Amino acid sequence: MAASVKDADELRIEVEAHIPWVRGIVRRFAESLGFSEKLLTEIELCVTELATNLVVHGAKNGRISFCEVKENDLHGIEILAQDEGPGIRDLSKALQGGTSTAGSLGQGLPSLQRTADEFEIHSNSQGTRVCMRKYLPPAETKDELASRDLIVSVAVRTHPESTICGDGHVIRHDGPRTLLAVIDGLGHGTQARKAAAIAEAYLHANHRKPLDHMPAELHASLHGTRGAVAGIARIDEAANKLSFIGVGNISARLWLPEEKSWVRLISMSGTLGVSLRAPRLFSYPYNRGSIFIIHSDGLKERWELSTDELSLSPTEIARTLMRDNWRRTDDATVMVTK
Ligand SMILES: [Mn+2]
Repeated sequence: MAASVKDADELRIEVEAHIPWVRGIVRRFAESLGFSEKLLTEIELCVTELATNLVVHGAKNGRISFCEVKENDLHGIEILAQDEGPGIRDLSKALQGGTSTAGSLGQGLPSLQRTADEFEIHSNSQGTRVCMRKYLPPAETKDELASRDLIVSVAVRTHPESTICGDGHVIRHDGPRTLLAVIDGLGHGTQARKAAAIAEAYLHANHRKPLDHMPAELHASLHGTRGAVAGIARIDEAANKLSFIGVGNISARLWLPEEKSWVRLISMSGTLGVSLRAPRLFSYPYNRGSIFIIHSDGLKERWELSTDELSLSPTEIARTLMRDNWRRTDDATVMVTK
């Protein structure tokens, strides 16, 4: 992460009294950037979490700094927490949360990751570095908001012998833009879910990033897991555009209302976390009447929809596709956007 405009000094965080102190300083800075009360509260919670981790676990040379960022038409605050040890022992477990990490270093990381617009963490015995960003909402007019009229519907089936679904999905609205993803953790069951959960968390924490940055970063996040495949799309209703990037066996199709035909969106071969070749970003027109369908390989690829079925609601289309095409030998997810 680069392109800082206005840097602040590093604030040493050593004792409990430093927590409200640093929170107040970061809040005032964020306030000067124009953050609303709701977002200021979220930023305060993040700073509290970061500072508390440094104090409670006696981190060596713990410190917090922050700065203003302006990048890719986005404007916001970057907050950096650093120390020189002892490091987080099981980072992927800490990022998944749950009781196993309660009281240990890295507590609260899942909520930080959810709250951030961008989130990066590196940790080893030499120290931990957490960098997060929070952006001001895009300046949007009422017209732009009113123009968001797509509806997303998801149908999911779990492998018949499993109680936990190894597929995942993400829907994230951001003004006139919507990020959509379907993820398939390799195999099924707990290990597949673990990989899918890491990919979901990454996408939520980085939903505003350019799509072509995502595969390499997902690949790094999923290292050490069983791996996952994913199709990721961003629909920009204001620009009438759909962008897509895919890795591995996820199928995606876009119905072009004027041509009255489907275009199949191309995924590159590979498995995130295991092997990745540089994927390509594709862009398509997205208009009123477009239908975007993305699904995991738990669904047969050669489905068809009749003209009548195309006119159904996204929920009914998802249901129809699942009913007629689920393989029953794998988890299945189908996401329909209209
Ligand atoms: Mn599968």
